[in-house]
Amino acid sequence: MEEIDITLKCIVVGNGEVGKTSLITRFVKGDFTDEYKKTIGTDFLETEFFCESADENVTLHLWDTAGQEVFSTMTRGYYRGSAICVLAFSTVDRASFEAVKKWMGRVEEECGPIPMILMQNKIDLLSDSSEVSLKDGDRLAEELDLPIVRTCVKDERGVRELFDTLVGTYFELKEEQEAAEMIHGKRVIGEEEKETSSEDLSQKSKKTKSADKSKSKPKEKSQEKKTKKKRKVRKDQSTFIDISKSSIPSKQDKCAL
Ligand SMILES: Nc1nc2c(ncn2[C@@H]2O[C@H](COP(=O)(O)OP(=O)(O)OP(=O)(O)O)[C@@H](O)[C@H]2O)c(=O)[nH]1
Ligand SMILES: [Mg+2]
Repeated sequence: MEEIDITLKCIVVGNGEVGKTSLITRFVKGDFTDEYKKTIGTDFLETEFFCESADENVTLHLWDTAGQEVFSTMTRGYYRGSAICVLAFSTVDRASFEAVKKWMGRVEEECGPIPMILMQNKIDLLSDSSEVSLKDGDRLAEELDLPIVRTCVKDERGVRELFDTLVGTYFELKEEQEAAEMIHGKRVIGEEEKETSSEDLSQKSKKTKSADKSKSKPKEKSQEKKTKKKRKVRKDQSTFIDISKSSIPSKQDKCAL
């Protein structure tokens, strides 16, 4: 079978000190440090990744952004062309949790409704009195209609799962969208059959309706639920940016807008 190399640009956003750099470094290099060195502007790492849930190999371009507000104007331009997004917050920082919607809005302004995932990091520090509880996380996930993964980047817990879920969602949505486009295409061709009598057409329409019903009924509910849980995938999201040439978003990057 022909191997199709898909590269996905993944943007990681969230307040300062929530663990964005730690996540990417842990995932790509397997390293972790307790030392905090704030990111200035943006950083970038690339890795090959086998997504088990989608059974697909992908190249991930992971864009690490500064969470400190002072860099926000500078980093927003780098969101463009992102196919997927991690919205990170920390279990021990209420403000980072409350800022999630703001980060989500910024990404959507630049990229549209791309697949996103909530990352509740520093779960090793969870206690009865921690600033963000598991329930808080669940409620936010419900409200934003997004999946959530709890991580402890420090101990490498949840890191692979996070990317597997996010990339898996990307492929599921892509498939759904392609299937929908195919159905739509067939309908258009059907409408152009000028020689068909009106009787034939009504028979056809009945058949289509009953076929649609028999096909979709048993799946209808779960399918509806599935779709609700996911966000749209844009057609051009499986494209890339050759960042080896420049760290500034390229024309190719912009064309995904
Ligand atoms: N206890 C604990 N500490 C963590 C975890 N993940 C990251 N940290 C620590 O949190 C601090 C901040 O991590 P960074 O990854 O630099 O945070 P950031 O989100 O990139 O911050 P900015 O670059 O300022 O936006 C560092 O001291 C890390 O060692 C975790 O899962 N548990
Ligand atoms: Mg950082």
